[in-house]
Amino acid sequence: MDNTPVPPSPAHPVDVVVVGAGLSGLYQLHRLRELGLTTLVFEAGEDIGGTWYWNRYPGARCDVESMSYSYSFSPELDQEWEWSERYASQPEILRYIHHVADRFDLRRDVTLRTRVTRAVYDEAGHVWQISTDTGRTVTARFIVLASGCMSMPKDPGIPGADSFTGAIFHTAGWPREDVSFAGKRVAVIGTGCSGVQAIPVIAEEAASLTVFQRTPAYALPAHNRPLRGTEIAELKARYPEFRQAQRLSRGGTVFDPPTGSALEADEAERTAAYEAAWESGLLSGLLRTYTDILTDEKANETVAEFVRSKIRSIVTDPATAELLLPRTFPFATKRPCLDTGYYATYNRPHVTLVDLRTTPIETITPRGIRTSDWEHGFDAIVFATGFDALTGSQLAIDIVGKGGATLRDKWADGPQNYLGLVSAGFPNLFTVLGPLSPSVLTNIAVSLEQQVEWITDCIAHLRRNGLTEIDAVSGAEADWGVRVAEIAARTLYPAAESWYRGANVPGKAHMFLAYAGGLDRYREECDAVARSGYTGFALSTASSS
Ligand code: N01
Repeated sequence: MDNTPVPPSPAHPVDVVVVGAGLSGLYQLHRLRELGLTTLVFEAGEDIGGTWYWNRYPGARCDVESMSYSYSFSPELDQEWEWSERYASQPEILRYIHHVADRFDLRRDVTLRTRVTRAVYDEAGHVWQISTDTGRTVTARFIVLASGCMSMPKDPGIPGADSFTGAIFHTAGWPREDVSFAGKRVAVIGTGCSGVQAIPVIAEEAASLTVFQRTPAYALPAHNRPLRGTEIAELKARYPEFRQAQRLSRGGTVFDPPTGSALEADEAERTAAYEAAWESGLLSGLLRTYTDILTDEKANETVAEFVRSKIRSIVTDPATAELLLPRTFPFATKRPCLDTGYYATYNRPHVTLVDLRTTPIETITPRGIRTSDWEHGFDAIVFATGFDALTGSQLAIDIVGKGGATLRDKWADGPQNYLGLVSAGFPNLFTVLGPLSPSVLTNIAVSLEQQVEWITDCIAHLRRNGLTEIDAVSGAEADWGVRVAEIAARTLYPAAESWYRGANVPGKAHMFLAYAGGLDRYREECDAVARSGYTGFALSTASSS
């Protein structure tokens, strides 16, 4: 199938350019089509799928239950798609995305293998001039950056990688062809969610596996399993109500909120609650037990110690168990990991843990990895070292707004925008799942729909009223930044040196990058702004229109 759309030219502009053909970009395309707008989606990858295209490392799997982590916009789609497992694997999610693209005929407006490199705003015409790495240029009234919140792999910054004579992989850019570790000596660097998911699966195949850990994670068991026909049927029967409850929920998943403090419960009661949460296999199970886990250090420590006790009970070698205990940040102030067999993997005789806090990596050598005390020989090295989260994919594009200002300069001390959607001085440019929105703190399948729908309604409003430009007002933007920071300050999130705060990327400004007030409150705020005629935004019409 030739999926290359007729090339638009400056003489034949499109209404909207969407950057990225992952879950957000594809839904944005679908919605804009319903408005009758010409929309072009540019996708850097060789195929659609976004996160689920790139992150095809062994063990990659969603940490939100599959029947919740899916689009809700089509009741027919909800009924016809059948998930096979409680937590869908990367291949199954990619199949789902392909199914959606085919079912809604989305591919014909997606241009693959094309990275948007530059976008310059034309202040007189209220349009963007967009350039790509294939030499295409397009003029569009609007841009939607659906380029992903975790899509720019972080440079691990370890010297010598070029000299390594074995194979090197990054979990976030895994090859499409099969990779075999059979008979190989494999290193994994990094123990965040990607490493935690990959390590047990790589250990199944590799001759030996050495894990290089700098900071231990809190990893919770997924208790993944095939979905039963009866539970699928039961949820499908009430999918409309379930979807509505998701939309109105705090984090995009449905549960009864806790009512009591962890510190008011006695130890037996608390332990029973934590045991039940551990057995629930839910990423947020422990957070749902009491109201103050994320706001009170002492309450948080009761959960942290519970997880540590689990690690001690699973890992048979006490010295290894001790190294795996997370102690340097409160529970859930970095995203916890959902795993299958992570801690038990360290009981296998061919798996070794290297503690980088006592023996840091000095360099990668032609034969392997040299730490301060030893040169370890490997056939393959896997970087599971994370992302330049939330801002990386946007700042990778050279975005030039009003007065020749660049987004990179404006965001040098941290991102600034209004409602997490539009940055003042960069009109008609919307972001989905970007900084200062609920994004990574929620089930993104629900968050992205909320933002895409808001953006679509906003564009429809502008067109209905003959308006050609929407920009954030600086004062409203500044207030939003203060509010996002204040909400984060009421939580324990700032206590961790996490990617939520930009702390994992050298030179990146440290500030809490997400709106922690809940998707429900965020939705209300966004809806109120729209209802009021877009308070906090300046709307105008180009004189040439
Ligand atoms: O990345 P991370 P990730 N030398 O940044 C270490 C989502 N996700 O790809 O903490 C040695 O969390 C680093 O150590 P430290 C999810 O939101 C979801 O694992 O900086 N080590 C850390 O251990 C998640 O939170 C799923 O001290 C180095 C690790 O690498 C987010 O993506 C699955 C290093 C990076 O962990 C990111 O997860 C996977 C160096 N130079 C991911 N540089 C789902 O289940 C970094 N590290 C949906």
